Amino acid sequence: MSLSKLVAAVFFAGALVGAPLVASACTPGSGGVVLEKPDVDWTLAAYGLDSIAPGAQFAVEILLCDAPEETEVVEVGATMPTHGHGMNYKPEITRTNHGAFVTTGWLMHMSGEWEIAVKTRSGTEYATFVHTVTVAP
Ligand SMILES: [Cu+2]
Repeated sequence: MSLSKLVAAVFFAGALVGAPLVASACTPGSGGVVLEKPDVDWTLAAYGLDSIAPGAQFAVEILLCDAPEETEVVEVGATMPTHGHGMNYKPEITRTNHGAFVTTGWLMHMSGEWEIAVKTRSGTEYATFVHTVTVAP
């Protein structure tokens, strides 16, 4: 299930019973990658990282979980630490809902190990979540 459909389903269920909007999408095992940082209260769930092909554009849906309302994704990107370079493209960030963001225009031009970084901000507090993916040839 895509995150959009999951959010829609959870929203519908939430509207019926008054449950939190996207709580289940933040749970490990829901199909996304859940990232935590010990120094901030919120976690992050990322969808769309499971089948990245070299040279093909893709989108990553990001949910900020248990985050204060004003928390936002301010910057995303990816680098290949062993090669010392990043992507040749800068993804665009669009907020779609409270704590939900779609980032488009990702493109990894090489196979190998990439480090994905998502920088978030809540007021004056910043937290960068990092996740390593391996892009198969
Ligand atoms: Cu490289």
